[in-house]
Amino acid sequence: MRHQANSIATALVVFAVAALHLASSGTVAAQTVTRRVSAPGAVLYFHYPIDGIRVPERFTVRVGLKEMGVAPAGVDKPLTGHHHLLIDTELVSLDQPIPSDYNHIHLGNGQTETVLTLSPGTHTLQLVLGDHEHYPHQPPVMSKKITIYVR
Ligand SMILES: [Cu+2]
Repeated sequence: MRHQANSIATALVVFAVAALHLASSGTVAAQTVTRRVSAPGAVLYFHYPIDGIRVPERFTVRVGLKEMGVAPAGVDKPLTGHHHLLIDTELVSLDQPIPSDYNHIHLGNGQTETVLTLSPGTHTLQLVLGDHEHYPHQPPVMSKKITIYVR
């Protein structure tokens, strides 16, 4: 009986912790994130590839940026950011850090080019500048979304 009471108490604690976690993450989501400002006239674009071209399975993406600078992730310097390459996806939220997965590549060391290997077929690519904490700037600095054909 005593053992059972302990189990119930443990279950209640687990529930309470889960509820607290939900409450705290809810609070974080409700907070207004202070996004870093972008420079007026900032332009982010693909030097290579350009929209509509055919590329081999392995190719180098070269990024162009005007009116702003590049800094590695973690470095909070005004009017800078690091590049993010979105592959076959688009950004779902401007108020969250840019995700990090196969579809969201962070050039976190401040690179302006990277080598990609994609499967044959049609793919889309888009660039987004992110701040030291991977948040898009305000207003966001994004390239056009381009379509390429991998052969
Ligand atoms: Cu990033």
